[in-house]
Amino acid sequence: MTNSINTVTSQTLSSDVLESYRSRGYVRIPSVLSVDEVAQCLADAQEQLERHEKLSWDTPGEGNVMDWIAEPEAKSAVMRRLALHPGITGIAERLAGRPLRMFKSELLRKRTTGGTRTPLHIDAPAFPIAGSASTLTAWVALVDVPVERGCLTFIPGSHELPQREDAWFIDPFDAHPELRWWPQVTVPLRAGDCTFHDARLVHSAGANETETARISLATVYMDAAATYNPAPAGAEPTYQDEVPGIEPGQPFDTDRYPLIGATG
Ligand SMILES: O=C(O)CCC(=O)C(=O)O
Repeated sequence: MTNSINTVTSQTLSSDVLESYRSRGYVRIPSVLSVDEVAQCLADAQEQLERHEKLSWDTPGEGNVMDWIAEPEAKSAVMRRLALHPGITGIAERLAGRPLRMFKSELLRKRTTGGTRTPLHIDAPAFPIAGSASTLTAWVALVDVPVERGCLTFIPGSHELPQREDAWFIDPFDAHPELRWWPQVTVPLRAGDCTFHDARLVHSAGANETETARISLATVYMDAAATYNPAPAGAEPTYQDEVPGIEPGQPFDTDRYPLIGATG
């Protein structure tokens, strides 16, 4: 089965979409995966979630935000193809306007019960990355994700606010109180749709209030020339600070961080 003829590709991405991504910090692209690709990726994702150790993000007193599998692309060929999917990575490079490489991929699951919302946050301060003018996440839905299944919500334009060093550890509303009054956009996705968001954009997601697990793959891409920048000694590290095999200040130039799209 094929996608509809209106499917957006890196070649057909319009200047309006590019402009919208740059000014709002996110964009929704429908049907980046065909129906067959969704079925194959979902089956593989469910198997991984069944078989492999999961990490868990919990909010004390509220419940489980999500479970996830780190490096799913190293665990199956299907997930590697999805993390490096030419349609998705081609669009990522157009949006970024520069060559990119993959930083990481995570297979996410929001449970059907006992779950809670994903708190407002920005991603960039959690990434040990320097020299990346454009770091962005492709969040690909592998099941339908309507509002009540916990789709993502973005605060358009918030990626242009000044970034604080401690931003990973504080509520974005405390960092920028005026943000409380900015519009938030909630973006439901059909299975096979994708959003791209800038790593500096404030975002959150709802709880899953349905009987179906919310399953998605979130892959982060960074400038091809970005360098490893761990938390300085004495600073509180984020959970993503460990980058084996690369010295601080060096590019992420190993097979673990492949070049993508046109450059890969
Ligand atoms: O999936 C979610 O609920 C949050 C994902 C997220 O924050 C991200 O991919 O940056």
